[in-house]
Amino acid sequence: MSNGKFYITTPIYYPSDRLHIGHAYCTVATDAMARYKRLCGYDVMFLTGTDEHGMKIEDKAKEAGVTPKQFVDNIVEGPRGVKDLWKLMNISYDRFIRTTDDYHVTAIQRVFKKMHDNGDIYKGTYKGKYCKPCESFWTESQLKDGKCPDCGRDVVDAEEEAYFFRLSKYAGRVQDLLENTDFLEPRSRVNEMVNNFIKPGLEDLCVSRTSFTWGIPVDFDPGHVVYVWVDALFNYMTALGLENDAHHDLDKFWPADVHFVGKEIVRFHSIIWPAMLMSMGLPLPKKVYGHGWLNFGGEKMSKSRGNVVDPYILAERFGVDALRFFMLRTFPFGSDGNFTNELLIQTINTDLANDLGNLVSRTTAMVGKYFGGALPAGCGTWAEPIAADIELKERASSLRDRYEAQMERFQFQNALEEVFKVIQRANKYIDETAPWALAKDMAANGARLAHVLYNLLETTRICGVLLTPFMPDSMGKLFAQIGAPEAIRTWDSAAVWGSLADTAAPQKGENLFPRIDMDEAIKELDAAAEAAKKAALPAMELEPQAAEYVDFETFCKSDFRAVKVKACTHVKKSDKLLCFTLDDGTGTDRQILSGIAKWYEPEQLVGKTLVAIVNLPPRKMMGLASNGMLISAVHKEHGEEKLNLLMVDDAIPAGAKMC
Ligand code: ME8
Repeated sequence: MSNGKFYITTPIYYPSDRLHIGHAYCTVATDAMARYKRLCGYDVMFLTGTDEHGMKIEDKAKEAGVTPKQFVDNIVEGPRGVKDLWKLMNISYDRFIRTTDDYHVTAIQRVFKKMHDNGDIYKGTYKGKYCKPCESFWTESQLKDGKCPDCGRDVVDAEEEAYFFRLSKYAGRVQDLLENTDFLEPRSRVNEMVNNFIKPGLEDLCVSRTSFTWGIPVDFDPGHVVYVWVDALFNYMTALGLENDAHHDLDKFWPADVHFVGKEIVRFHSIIWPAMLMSMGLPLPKKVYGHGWLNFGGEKMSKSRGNVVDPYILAERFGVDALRFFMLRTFPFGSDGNFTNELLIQTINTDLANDLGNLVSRTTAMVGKYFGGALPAGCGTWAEPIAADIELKERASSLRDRYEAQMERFQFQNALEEVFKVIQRANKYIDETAPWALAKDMAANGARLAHVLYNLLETTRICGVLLTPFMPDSMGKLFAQIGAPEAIRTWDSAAVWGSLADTAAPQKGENLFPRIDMDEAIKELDAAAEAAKKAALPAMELEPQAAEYVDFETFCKSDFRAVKVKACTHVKKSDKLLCFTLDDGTGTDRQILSGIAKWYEPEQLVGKTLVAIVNLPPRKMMGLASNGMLISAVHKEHGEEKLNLLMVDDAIPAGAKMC
């Protein structure tokens, strides 16, 4: 039976780079919410997708030497792409929109035309700065020190014909929406929007461009493409069938119950989006929730800052559920949080391994040990419960209400805190009731012991139901271990103490959340991150060849000779330098210092014939004279410098000239 419908969305992601754990944060939160609503009996539509147009993508594709469509196809559908990542993270989206989908393109053209026809989109002139060599328009604020941010050259004042949306016309209605309804949450974001953007005066918005082509063409005015945010925001409705026949769910699911978005795009969702919907005469979404960022080292995780954390590495090492849980348990959804590997491991060890994992493994082990795997009939009730029995039962059966109150406000951290308070209470109950002491006299205390274990299993079941939206796979395993069939993994049963059969037959299984050795894991993660970084670098890199000619006479002045290594030692107090004593054919030993200790041990080199340039002026290094330079071949492999001394056939006599 359905409780009604629930439509929830994530932002649609820019496939300009691989996604990182910061992107996964919003999607995991949306997934937990969607699963929670399904658990409650709602008919859920969970939409996600990719926002594939715009100059940035056009430029990236050019750099990669492919078409923009080929470029985005690879990042969206290709190996370790957006769809792969959502599969890995167990994201249960119902629909995935790509803004390059044909139905979306046509729908956006129709939407644009409608706003044009109703007078809210008009043609004007976009005034800005122009970089001629780059053929790029910039606004004043985009310039870097007054110059083109791309090439650093001077810009000129310029004008481009463009369409504008009458955003200013809707300023009053939008302000009213923000201030007098709960459209935008957390409420702290309302002041920011009103004070920073609406009160200073909302200007009309430029909604078409002519200086690049990778966008949806304005069909009634060739040369113009639709501004990427207009294209992107309407995805929430075209994916349901607005102005297209590919889908037919608009009546059922619109208006959306909530758009989850990161705080930096709240402006687009809480000002521009409602204004355009007002213009179209369409109902507004019920809510926009602006979540905080996952920071790394105090800064927003982002590819351009180079501080991204790879979700694949973390999921492979710790498991997807632990990672999902960590993100929502550790940081309040509305605020920023600082991601560290240490915090992740600490959360897994404390909550999952110690509290939840121990509760399950101790309880199921005791049922096995004391009752051969199945509790005796009738153990679900106890005539004279002690205070601890009553408290545990009361806390567990009322947990669903407390959890629901938090989930309805998107307070995932608090909802999980409620569940973990009950889990901690259950662990304390084990200490208070001391089952191992009861087990010493099974004849006298067996029935009491069975009741204690039943209480623990039932508490675990209720917590398991409520944790399912966060850790779906692990909770499936947990239910199997405590012997809870499908019928009692439901929302209704989470509020009904005693749903578990008193003859439940738990099976102690694999450890759901193994404890993690912090030092070892950190080392492994560092190594994996380093390996991933290297793998992303070109396999082999060569120094670019010299761009300038050197005249032949100058070249001929360089005196290259075969030199034989008589002795080689490390230079004291230097990590880099080796000191060579060389036979250069003159009869007098030549000393050369060379910074190659990273690649060679001195004893490897004695007896070898190398090549040196011998007419460089003498130099002093670490107090020692160096008369010339040994020649080596250098290149990079996966970002690491490689060096090989040039060695020649032993048959070549010391002193032979190279020419
Ligand atoms: O903004 N922590 O796409 P996007 C938390 N295409 N969230 C983060 C984050 C971090 N470190 N880094 C990114 C866009 N995000 C538009 C959306 S919707 C009509 C169009 C979040 O790929 C970011 O806040 O740059 C945003 O909500 C989402 O990832 C997509 O970012």
